Amino acid sequence: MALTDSTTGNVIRDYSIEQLQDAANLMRGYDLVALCAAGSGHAGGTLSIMDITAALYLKVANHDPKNPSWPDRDRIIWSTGHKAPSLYLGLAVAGFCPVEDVMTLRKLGSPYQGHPHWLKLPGVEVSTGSLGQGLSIAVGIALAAKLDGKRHKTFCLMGDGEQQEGQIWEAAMEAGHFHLDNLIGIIDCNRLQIDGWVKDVMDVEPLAAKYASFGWDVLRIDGHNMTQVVDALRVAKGVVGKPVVILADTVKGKGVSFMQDKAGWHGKAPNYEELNKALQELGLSERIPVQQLLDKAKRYQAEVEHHLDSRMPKFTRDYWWNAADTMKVKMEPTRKGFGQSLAENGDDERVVCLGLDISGSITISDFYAGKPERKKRWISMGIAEQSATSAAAGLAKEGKLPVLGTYATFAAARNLDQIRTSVCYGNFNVMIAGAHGGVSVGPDGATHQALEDLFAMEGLPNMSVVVPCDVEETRKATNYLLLQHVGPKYIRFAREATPVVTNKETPFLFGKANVIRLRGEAANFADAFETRLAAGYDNESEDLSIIACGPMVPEAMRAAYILKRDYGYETRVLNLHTLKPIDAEAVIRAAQDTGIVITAEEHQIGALAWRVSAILTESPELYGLPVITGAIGVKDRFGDSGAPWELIKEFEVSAEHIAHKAAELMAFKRKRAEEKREEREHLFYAGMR
Ligand SMILES: Cc1ncc(C[n+]2csc(CCOP(=O)(O)OP(=O)(O)O)c2C)c(N)n1
Repeated sequence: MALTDSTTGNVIRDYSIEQLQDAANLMRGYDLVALCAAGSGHAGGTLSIMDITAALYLKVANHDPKNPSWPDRDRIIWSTGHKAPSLYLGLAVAGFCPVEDVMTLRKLGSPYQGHPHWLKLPGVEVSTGSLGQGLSIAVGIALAAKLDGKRHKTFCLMGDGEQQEGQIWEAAMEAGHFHLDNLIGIIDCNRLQIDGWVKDVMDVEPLAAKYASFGWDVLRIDGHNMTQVVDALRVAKGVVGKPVVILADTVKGKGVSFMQDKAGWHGKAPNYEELNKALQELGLSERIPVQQLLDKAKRYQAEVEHHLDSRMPKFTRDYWWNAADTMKVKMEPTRKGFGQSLAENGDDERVVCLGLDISGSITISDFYAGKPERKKRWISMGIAEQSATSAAAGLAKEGKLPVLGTYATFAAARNLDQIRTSVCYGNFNVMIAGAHGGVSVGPDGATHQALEDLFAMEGLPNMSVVVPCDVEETRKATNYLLLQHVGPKYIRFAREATPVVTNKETPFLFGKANVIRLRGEAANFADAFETRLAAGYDNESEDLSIIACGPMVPEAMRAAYILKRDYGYETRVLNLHTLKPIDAEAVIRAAQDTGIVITAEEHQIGALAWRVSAILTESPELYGLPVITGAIGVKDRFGDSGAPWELIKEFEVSAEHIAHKAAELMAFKRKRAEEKREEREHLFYAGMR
């Protein structure tokens, strides 16, 4: 069977091998247009898996596009979540959704998220993006089918780099143990991952022998030979008594000469020229209405912008970054400061950096860039966050200064128990970098936006937590944490270019907050502010305080500017770069001196807000003192795909949102002061009578 009408059991359409080849080619073209329209995405892997996608969605899997939840359908699990566009095109060409709609890929609110989300798009079976989890989900689905006496199959698509995740092997063991002959794994063996060749990053071969030893049947095929792909899928469906894995040898970037076998095209989208060149090579220039599709994406984008604009708090003028001729700011990704520090300090023979296959992007590779003598202290661990964390504890035990980092979601959540037990309980000197923190990660979407990492890291005894505000502060914080601080430490930084608001002279003292005060307007935003250590700052009886960490510090500074210009309010901004240990004295003084405390964090509300609240509620200095509080941050929801600065607006973590909240609290403070004054007057006159 194949594409089926679930009401009659009739096959809707049966593709010939030639038609499948043609469909796969066309899907490659649409894939590249969607990536070009999105301006980001994963070209290499979506192209390598497209023949398998076409065979599975258009011929081998039993499913009904008109009835995506048909109970007897075959289930297809995309463990390799970053190849979402191939999945979307498989669904679209099969008739689950219009092909044109896929052009809204990676845009805010689109069902075509950067990584698949089953709650947004019928036909998507589960939400993925954190590698290595899909096979376990597939095991669960296959077990459920066995329990229910159902005959459908569960397919699970994986990458070869993904095989480095330990969870894969737990699932492989389970599938073998339970003789899950309704489970079929398919591995897109394109031999590349992000940091380079799989065999160099962390060799996974011999995959066939590994799966066989876990009790699987193994088929090895040319993943671009459509006859072999279809035959293997059909054979796999007929195997009895064992799960089956199909090892499909493929080429990353297949079909486009300048993308083929190039690691650099892993997480990259073609620009317009590259798109046209690629379509020409695929013989699709005349067949795909490129302009029409790009226009569709543009129209959707215009709607997104209109929606966001209508929801933003409004002030007397547009205060957005670099919107006016004054207060100009330079932007640089905070992550670069991390790499700069590793490059500067890496000669210390104790420093050892662990690679988790995302090295260039988080800048940890700067440790060895241009310094071959350090290469022996660069240890590539593959996509294996859990083992790497415990290995780091082992290195620290022997006197090394281990540093590991990846997306904060995978650096602080996936490996949480390893951090808790191996690192923190043992109190080892391990530095963990949670890169790409917050919604500003952008189009990759919810699975890649760490919005909960700080809860866990702050909650761990012995752990220190630093969230620097810009590239320079990230450099200083890394310098300190790497060589001076002893113990478990977590540094969190962002992916996107964010305003640079500190310089070499700006004080940075671990555990001590800075006070930042607006002193007027200046050509350069950063020059308009004065920064001092909070301990050395004299009270100026400001109207309110904003306590922020990370890239929310520049937002808080801009909010202070809006509040001064539009309302005449004076604001004390507190840069609380060290969340743990927290500078309680600075928080208490801000509350005492101003009576209003607003926290601002690019995280679920609480990592900063609740720690500050704990101080406000527990400190004897504040007993009986009224403190009006507000909290800016993400409000108990998962992230979304979208452009970084769009997400800052959508998730209400911009200066405008801080200023809006501040104005509301100031109105309350003034009203209450007025009521108090009237009450006092009333009492005074009552006393006179
Ligand atoms: C748990 C986890 N760690 C890291 C990543 C970041 N990441 C996305 S794709 C990728 C490489 C995947 O390699 P492979 O499975 O071979 O896929 P392909 O090269 O075919 O795209 C990595 C490390 C992730 N998505 N999930």
